[in-house]
Amino acid sequence: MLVDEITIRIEAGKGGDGIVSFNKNKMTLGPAGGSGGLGGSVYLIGVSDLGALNSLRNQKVFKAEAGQRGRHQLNDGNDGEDLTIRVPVGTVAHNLTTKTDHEIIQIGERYLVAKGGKGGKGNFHFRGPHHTTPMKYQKGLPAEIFNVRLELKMIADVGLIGLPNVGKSSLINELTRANSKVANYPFTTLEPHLGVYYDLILADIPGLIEGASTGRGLGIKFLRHVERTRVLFHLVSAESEDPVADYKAIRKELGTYNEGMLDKKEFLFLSKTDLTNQKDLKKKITQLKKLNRTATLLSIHDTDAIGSVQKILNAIAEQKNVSS
Ligand SMILES: Nc1nc2c(ncn2[C@@H]2O[C@H](COP(=O)(O)OP(=O)(O)OP(=O)(O)O)[C@@H](O)[C@H]2O)c(=O)[nH]1
Ligand SMILES: [Mg+2]
Repeated sequence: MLVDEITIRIEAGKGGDGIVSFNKNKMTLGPAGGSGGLGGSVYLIGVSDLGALNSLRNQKVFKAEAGQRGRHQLNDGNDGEDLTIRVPVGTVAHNLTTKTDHEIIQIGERYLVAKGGKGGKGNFHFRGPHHTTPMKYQKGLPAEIFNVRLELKMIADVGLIGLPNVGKSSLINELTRANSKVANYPFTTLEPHLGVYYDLILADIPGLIEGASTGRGLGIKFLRHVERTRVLFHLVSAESEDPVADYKAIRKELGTYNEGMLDKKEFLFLSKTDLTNQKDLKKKITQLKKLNRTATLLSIHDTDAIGSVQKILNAIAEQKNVSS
């Protein structure tokens, strides 16, 4: 199962304490207590592995190392090690303590979440003309500690949407090495699946039904995985009695979820065309034309049809490369 949301506690390391100590060398008596080391900080780093949040699942607290105590002879304590947590690109870190959000967009992007505490000063720092034997030192400073909700909003390029059983998973499997479960019943897909088609990431999401926005079927929360794709592939099955109604039902749910979904570039596919006869197919194409939409015919058993989908994807990939 793909973990796409997790709340963890992030604790940077506290600073090391300064110490009180005096030089043991008789010629150079005086304070020589070192300062504490800096506490380690906690960073997030963006990685391409979309399952990266899975490995955080069994741990609740993520701690960086504390700074070490100051030492004798003016030696400062060692700094604590930083901790770097791997998160998939497209993860938003919601800091529940400070109520601020940050999104990790680039692979390799390093983001400071919680800063380590400064080391306390040793007694060497409290010396003065009248303080030749200062007994004062400073404790290490506390570190930042936050509760953080990590939420993965995948940045796929193309989202596959439609009613259940229209062939979304079959298509992603045909085009990519995704291994999305396919079966002849509704709601086969329970979790979003990604597939990589050259430079593009395709997202297969569970089927939507009328009323999904009010919780029917599997609901619409999965739409967040295609919320930021630039393109939608909308599949309507040629097996359907009323493809226009199917189309409208999905559009309605999209709009209810987020108006912006309706402005995305959408390609319409009439899928499973091999399951109907020519006459019926023509009728359905004409019906869809009334929506001012031209449907691309699709059957996973027709190499030419798959070729047309690939052409569309190639054009999308070219566009992407031009604009990025
Ligand atoms: N004949 C034919 N069958 C297809 C085609 N595409 C998909 N199917 C079949 O239709 C059924 C449903 O396919 P899926 O790919 O699981 O459909 P889905 O849209 O992902 O369904 P959900 O995950 O439930 O939303 C399976 O039995 C597929 O083998 C097609 O082009 N032609
Ligand atoms: Mg499916």
